[in-house]
Amino acid sequence: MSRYQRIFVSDVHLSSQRLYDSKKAWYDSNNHRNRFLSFLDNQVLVKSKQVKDLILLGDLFDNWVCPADEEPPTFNEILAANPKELERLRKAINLGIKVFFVHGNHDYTLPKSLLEKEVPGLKVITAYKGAGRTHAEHGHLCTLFNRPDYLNDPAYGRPLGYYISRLHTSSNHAGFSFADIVFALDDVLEAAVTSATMIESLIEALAERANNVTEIMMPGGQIKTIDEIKKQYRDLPTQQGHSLLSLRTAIRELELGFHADQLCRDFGFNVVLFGHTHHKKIDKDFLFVEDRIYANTGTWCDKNASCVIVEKYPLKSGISVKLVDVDLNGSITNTRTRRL
Ligand SMILES: [Mn+2]
Repeated sequence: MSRYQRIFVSDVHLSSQRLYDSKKAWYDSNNHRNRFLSFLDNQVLVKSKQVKDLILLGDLFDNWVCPADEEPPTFNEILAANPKELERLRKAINLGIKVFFVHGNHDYTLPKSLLEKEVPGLKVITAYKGAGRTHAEHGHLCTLFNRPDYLNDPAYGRPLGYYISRLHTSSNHAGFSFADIVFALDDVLEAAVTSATMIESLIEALAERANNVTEIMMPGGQIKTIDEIKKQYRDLPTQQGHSLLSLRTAIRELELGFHADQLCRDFGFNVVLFGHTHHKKIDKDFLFVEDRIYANTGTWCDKNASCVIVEKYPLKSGISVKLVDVDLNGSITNTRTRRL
């Protein structure tokens, strides 16, 4: 039987032992780990005869989520803290599954050579193309706050979202909630008068929520003050051609479907997959582009986990896109399918 499945997984957010121990990592080393490993065992490795590709669609690793007063984890520390996850990936390759890795914003600085050494045979790619006219990428490149920003940070390309993550991890708001950040933005946007003061007020509001931190410890132990960050990014909206009004829309990064439509229109794709938002989604939309499917892979570091499975048989034209929910035992509980 030929291999007909491509399995897309994103936003696992593997971290270091130090952050697992302090419970500051988004991926918890108990429930989330058991679920992820069981899923890889039972749905990927055991069924390897039907799996063609396993695509890690960004934010598999995370060196952003870390309290402001701690040095963020290095990728060597992160790789060392997740031997079982890496072992499953090596097994998949040994069973003949092609494993692809796409960078996300939380791991955009992970050196290709480091990962390819750790998982021999794994391929680092910028976007996945295949299964007819399918296109998959992490999705942060479409966003204002999380795409690499070499204009305001020529040396490292850190976007403002990096500092938002650092401050959010220092706040008392337990656990991870994307919506939490968006609500904070909403308040600031209501009060902001110009788009420049908006960025300053946003950083101010987040620093306040993070127990009034005044500085952030950067890799290598260097210190960066909140005032420096405000100055550094204050022109971000105008650089991107945003008025205060359009900024309100752009900030809602919870929905990437519009960008999926645009990719279909501009490049002729008919299936577009993103991760990044942590909000699983699948729809088949006729509004802008006829016969296009957009799906979001969701996340593995939250109460609910999900992935997307694209099925296409060689020499046949039909494609099935399945949004799959996974329970704490790594079993599939629910599947929503759209077909082309
Ligand atoms: Mn992301």
